[in-house]
Amino acid sequence: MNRFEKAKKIYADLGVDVEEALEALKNTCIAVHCWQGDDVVGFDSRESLSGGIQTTGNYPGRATTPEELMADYDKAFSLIPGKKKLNLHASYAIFEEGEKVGRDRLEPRHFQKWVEFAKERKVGIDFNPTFFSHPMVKNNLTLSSPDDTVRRYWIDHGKACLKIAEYFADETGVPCVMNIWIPDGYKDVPADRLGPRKRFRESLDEILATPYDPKKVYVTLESKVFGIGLESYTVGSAEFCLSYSDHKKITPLMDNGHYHPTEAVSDKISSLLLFNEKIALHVTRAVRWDSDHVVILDDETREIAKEIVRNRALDRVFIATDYFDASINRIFAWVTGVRSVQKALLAALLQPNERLAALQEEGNFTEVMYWFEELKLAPLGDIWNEFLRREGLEENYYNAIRKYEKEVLEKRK
Ligand code: RNT
Ligand code: ZN
Repeated sequence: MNRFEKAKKIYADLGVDVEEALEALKNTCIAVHCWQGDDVVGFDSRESLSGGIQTTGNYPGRATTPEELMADYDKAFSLIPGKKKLNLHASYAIFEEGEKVGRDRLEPRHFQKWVEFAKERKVGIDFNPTFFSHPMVKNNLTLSSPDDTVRRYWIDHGKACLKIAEYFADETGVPCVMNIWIPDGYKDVPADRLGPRKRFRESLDEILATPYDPKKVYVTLESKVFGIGLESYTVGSAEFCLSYSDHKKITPLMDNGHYHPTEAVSDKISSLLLFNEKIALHVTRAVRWDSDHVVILDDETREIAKEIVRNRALDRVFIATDYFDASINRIFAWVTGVRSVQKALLAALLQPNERLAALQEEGNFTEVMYWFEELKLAPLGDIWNEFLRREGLEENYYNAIRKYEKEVLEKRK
């Protein structure tokens, strides 16, 4: 018996069907965020990153053109097993030489190259309007601005993006998740908390009045607790976004960097699943604040994965990664983060979840803890390596990335 077969036997003795777990993992799609490749700069305004989010580090080799970003995406995709999707921001529109188009006037054709790229790789595309890093963000406000011109600009951006999202779905044949996140907020104690939220609500209503097919485009709304320079008040708070999503029957999105430090998104998933057909996640790693560190196989990532798997919600949760580390090799960051999400999902799939739930129902908390601790040392790695092997991948992805760094990244100006 090789290591995989031995491991499979150990799991079988626990009542876990390894083949079923591998099959489920293979079919679980992860939307891979394009913005890890270029530190969230994009191609349109190339303004420095704003909106209360921050990349730190200046590791060499950042992608600065669509060609470079696509090549890096390809490298990362070639090292990530399983089903994937592109996740683009509107700021990654690709214009013709000399063309200049405002975000309020974006059209599907500005994303035609991305569609070709996705089709060639047989993957779907998710999309995000970009409400930051742009001169039309005034006083850190977009859709909640008291300035009609500013608000109009961003409402038109949202409307334009809905059309582009539908175009992605039509072209790729895969539904597009379009996520709305605005940075709007105040550094200091506001004099009016209601006004901005009322305007945000009205702006969203206007965007969503654009006709679109909800079977093709899933609109999600992402909440946040604070941003850098926006510490005291965030317009799109958790309560606002959950209430709005419920009211309009769109999909709530939770980013696990967007809550108070002792709150856990893993604990929120079951509640949202009870009241929503679909939910969406941005999987990230917050170190002391919403720092967007690369996802690793840590406790909270594992707990999030458990909540998706044991609630049989793999087909109800849109899973996307969202982090940006500029201090290490960016392709390594991409691959490591996505693989970590997949490892967490595999670990969850390899637990005797029904048995553990039954023990809890019986009130046998002693045995529940016994298994939780024992399962931590079960041979997950041998099953993971078999998953990689079946996907045509090696365990060691560091060498391939190092080679690409030497041959491609180090040659970039
Ligand atoms: C910001 C949000 C948002 C962004 C991306 C770039 O705090 O998490 O999702 O990270 O849209
Ligand atoms: Zn996010």
